[in-house]
Amino acid sequence: MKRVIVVFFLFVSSLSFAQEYKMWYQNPAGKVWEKALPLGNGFIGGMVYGNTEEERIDLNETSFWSGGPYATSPTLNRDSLEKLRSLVFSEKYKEAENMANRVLFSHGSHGQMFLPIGSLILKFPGQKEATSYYRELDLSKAVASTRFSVGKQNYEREVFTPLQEKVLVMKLSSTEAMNVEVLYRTPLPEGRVVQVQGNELQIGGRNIAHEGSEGALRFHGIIHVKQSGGNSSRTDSSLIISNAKELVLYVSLATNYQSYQDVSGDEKALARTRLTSALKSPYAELKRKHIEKYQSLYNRVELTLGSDRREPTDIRLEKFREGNDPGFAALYFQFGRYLLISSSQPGGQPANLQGIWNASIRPPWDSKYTININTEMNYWPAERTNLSEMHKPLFEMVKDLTKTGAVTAKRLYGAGGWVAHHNTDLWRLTWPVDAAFYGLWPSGGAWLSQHIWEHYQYTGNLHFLKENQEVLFGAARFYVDILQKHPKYPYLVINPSTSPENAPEAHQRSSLSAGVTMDNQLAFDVFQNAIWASKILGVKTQFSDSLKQLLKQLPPMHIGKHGQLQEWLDDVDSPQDKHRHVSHLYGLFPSSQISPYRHPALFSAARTTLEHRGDVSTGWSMGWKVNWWARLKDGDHAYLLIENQLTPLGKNKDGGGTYPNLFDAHPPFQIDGNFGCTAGIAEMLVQSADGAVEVLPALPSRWAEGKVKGLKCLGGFEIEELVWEKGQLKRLVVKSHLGGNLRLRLPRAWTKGVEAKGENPNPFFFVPEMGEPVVSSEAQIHLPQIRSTYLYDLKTEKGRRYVIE
Ligand code: FUC
Repeated sequence: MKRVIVVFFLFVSSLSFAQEYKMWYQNPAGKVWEKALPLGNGFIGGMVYGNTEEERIDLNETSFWSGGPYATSPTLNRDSLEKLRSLVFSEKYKEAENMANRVLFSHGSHGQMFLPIGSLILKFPGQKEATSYYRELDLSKAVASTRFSVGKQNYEREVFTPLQEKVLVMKLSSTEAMNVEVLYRTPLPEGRVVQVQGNELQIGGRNIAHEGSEGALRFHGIIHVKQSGGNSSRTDSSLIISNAKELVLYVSLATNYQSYQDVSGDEKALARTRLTSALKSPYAELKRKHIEKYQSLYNRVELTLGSDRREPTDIRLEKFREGNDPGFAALYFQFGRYLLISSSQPGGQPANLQGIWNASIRPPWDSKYTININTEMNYWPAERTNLSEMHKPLFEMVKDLTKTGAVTAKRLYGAGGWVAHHNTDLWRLTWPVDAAFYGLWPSGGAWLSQHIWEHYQYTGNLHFLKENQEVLFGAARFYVDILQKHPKYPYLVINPSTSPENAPEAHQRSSLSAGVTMDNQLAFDVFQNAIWASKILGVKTQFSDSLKQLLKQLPPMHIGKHGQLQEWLDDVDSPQDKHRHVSHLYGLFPSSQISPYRHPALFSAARTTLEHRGDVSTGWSMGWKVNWWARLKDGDHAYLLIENQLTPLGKNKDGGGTYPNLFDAHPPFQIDGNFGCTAGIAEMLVQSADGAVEVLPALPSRWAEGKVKGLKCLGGFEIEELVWEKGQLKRLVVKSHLGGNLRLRLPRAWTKGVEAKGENPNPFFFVPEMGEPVVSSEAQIHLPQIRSTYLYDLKTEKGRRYVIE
């Protein structure tokens, strides 16, 4: 009996219904970067280790990359292009790939690397034997703190990167006087302490040359120490503080990067300006303003998913698959939003493969922008989770790419418009890199251009659409110019191309192909968006008319002999293929071409494809799968993927997982998985697709109770409140920011609702006509069993809220 009572007590005490949005640990990160806690304000990134005797904060600056402005893109002569196309059309795929490698991939740079600045090191002699250790990252404030005791002395450190300033700030306090040495350590061959003067350590250096691109960037940093009490002295490379009661450290970093073409900035002056600005406010005010600005973004969305385990985050991660901790998914969701706020701020660079956090001078895949999935995935949470402003750095990059990509379009394809292939970087590279197998995919720009359209659809911002129209029209123009008549099928197709990074056995294991499904889906969206943009802006009518004609000649989707959605025009998919990229499901998510209500056969084929591919894979692939299962309206399967992803790395056979600091593991760390899963959780609760706002489309049984506020939908609708109990919709409040018809798809009848009829008249919800799929005579299609839903129309007025109970 006694034992039962003890067990019961433990269980009750570790579970709480008031959700806690803190990541916390009882041990320092030690030497493990993936245990350190990330901070950032879009300009400066910091990884805080929380070590007691030698504290370390790894630093990054958003524009500090290898190389310099690129001179030119390679050229491809017309004959070579035609030869490549004819090899692909005559099914000599391997030969085409070999040729492409010869003629296209011998040039220098395959993209530059995002570089580290180095580490701020604080040495505290004698602080080894710490007790009562605790460190946390408070996601509701964007502040990291560490507390511990040594003997009778208590220490406390607090670090944040103020969103209103471009620096990193750290406060150290203690019950008695502190001794500390402040140093800088860096893996950069040309990084060093430049000067130690007064209360400042000045650091600086150069970036590195890479693959033939000369290093053209310099950085400068100032570590400024404000000290209360005690003394200070200096060595050649460090500041030594003794007997201080309290310390505040400021780290300011800058480079000479101005734009992808211009490196004429003055990094020293800029680092000083940034520091001076931060020093104007006392610490408490700096912190207060930071929290205020941060919460104006973060607090827009609240998510509660039942109970929460009051245990350290690494332990919760270990135990997550045991169940009983639904709140952990809510923490992970808010961490995803936190990461986007921290790594992508207007004026800075977009979040790269590692966001804004990299400590290696040879980071995996250069920590650059892989635009055949990863960069787009980074931005899936932006509109949905009410962080629209965080999308801006991506738009700025895309604008640059229309310029560099116009040169590449001309030189490689003799085409107008603009193109980007599967990678880009700080210098806005657009040509194919790595090898033909990966790089010869001319649709990276087309995919990125969807983000412009998405932003418009969520915000209704006409001015933005006007400003960015060339992104859309240029992407369409490029496709118009490169479409080719397929000799075997009656369609216009893109050749040469690939279905990103996958290759069927029947095609000599070459990825090169013509008319791959993903390209067809992208071309469909690109043309359709250009047609709509032309109508909305009243421009380019003739061009738009020609797109309408071309649209009909694109290949429709094909359902193959295994009942699968075909990845290629030939029916060559293998049900055993477990490849992490499932590019042809772009049509299911992020695009909305495949709907259970309009195209049940395609919907069923998409499901079959996903079943073939299996669940566990690389981190980002699992993140994508959460979104797909949500779109397939299967909440329990989506939840299974969340469980797979939120598994400590090493425990999923042949797959990724999650590190103790909740960074996603491809492995190695790639931030896309964090963002993908964050968007997926939103998609499980609310979807705007297929002409309506669908509420609770994929609620898993594990989330029987919960509430969410602040998710955004197309047409400027905001879910101000969504509450469910025992798996049933209880209360829904929608705010209309733009007015217009709100078509709601609800999981239960709403007696006061007006039944929806015909197409949704709200233009933000227009669903394009798609061609019927071509179905293999061998295919067995099992039409999907999905639960009944109820469709209602509500005429809304701008600024008003509507309650459904
Ligand atoms: C793509 C993926 C890899 C990795 C890399 C950064 O090439 O196929 O899995 O995510 O990007």
